Amino acid sequence: MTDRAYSLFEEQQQARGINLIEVREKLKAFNIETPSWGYGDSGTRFKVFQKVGVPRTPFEKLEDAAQVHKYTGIAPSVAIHIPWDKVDDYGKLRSHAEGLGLSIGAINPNLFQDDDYMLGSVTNSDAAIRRKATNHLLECVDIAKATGSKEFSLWFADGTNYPGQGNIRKRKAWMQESLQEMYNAMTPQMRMLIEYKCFEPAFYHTDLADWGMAYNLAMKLGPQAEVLVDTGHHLQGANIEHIVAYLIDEKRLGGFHFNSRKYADDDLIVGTTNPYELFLIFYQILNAANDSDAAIASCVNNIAYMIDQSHNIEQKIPAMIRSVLNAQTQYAKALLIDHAEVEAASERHDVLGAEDAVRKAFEFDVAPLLQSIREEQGLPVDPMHAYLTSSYSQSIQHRGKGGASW
Ligand code: PSV
Ligand code: MN
Repeated sequence: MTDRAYSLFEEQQQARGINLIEVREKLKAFNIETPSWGYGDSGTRFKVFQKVGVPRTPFEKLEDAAQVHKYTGIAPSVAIHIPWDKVDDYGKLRSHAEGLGLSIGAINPNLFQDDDYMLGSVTNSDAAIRRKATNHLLECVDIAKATGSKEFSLWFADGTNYPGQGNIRKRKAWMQESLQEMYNAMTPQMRMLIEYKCFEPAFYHTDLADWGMAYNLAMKLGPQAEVLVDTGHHLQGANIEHIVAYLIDEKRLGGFHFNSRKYADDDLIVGTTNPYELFLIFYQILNAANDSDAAIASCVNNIAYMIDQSHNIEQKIPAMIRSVLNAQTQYAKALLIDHAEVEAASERHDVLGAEDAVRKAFEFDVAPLLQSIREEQGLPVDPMHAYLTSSYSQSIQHRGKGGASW
């Protein structure tokens, strides 16, 4: 069945001049990191619903993440959040991950849950609190050395709720001072990915509110500092793909936190409300991938694709599988864009022709392509079905309720 569907797909794409060998290679190289916190209980400020079978330790979170990788084949690394994933022996956590066929990915410091940080962490006007926050960042560099991680995803809840509450310019300087200290402690292989967010939990001003502020800070810190785009962190209507193209062109796009949103930082399953936006983000990335400037192509090759979502009502492992698959689907569709066709239409000022050349790639059914690649790689053609019909969810029931939560 899949053979026939794939042959038709192949004919269709060959007629358009799409190089399917290249498309298949790129798809096989596509990986996406899942977040340890996506496997634990999470919720809203109204309620955290506790689920049976939720991992109780960072080790169990890795075991659940290994299921996502087992069935999809494209989620081989797991981001951790400290102290949510604090353990006595990070070497042991690393070996546990490796034994499961995984690696530990980005380290996410947590500077938003300690009482001391209520009025700011690295931007607090109290020097002792700033010291404590910076020490935590340095601790994360040591953890990265022990886990073999190369990236840090830095997000700060720092901000104020009222005018006059804090001195915005002093806070800006304190933020830079702290991050510079962390930057100086990194090894040459490490990268600092700076995340911005327009609001929440602060509602008047946020110290790193948009990509421009994150970019400016990265430029001041040095070449190992880049910007992380979390798709849920913009004001309504923001053109994220434009931000992506701009940052790639400046060689400072470090990575993504993918998730879906309808209103704010909703942290929903990737690609559920915004598949076309995701496709257009990949369009910009692939458009830059063949740039004659090697530094731009290298920026594209080093993008850290990560998921950052919270599962409030969903079953966590299937929700993560769905996210991983949705990202892969949109990437596959974007690989079918004929960039020369878009360019030619754009150059002859054919507005509708250019739009059509982009959109039509989105309209192809890539299921036969993905199924054929999974078959070739010995993966289940339908990863979700394979997981749901496995006995894994039964096997973790004994964990009971009240597992890890944020
Ligand atoms: C903040 O909203 C954020 O996007 C940061 O990446 C945090 O580390 C993560 O969510 C926590 O869920
Ligand atoms: Mn994030």
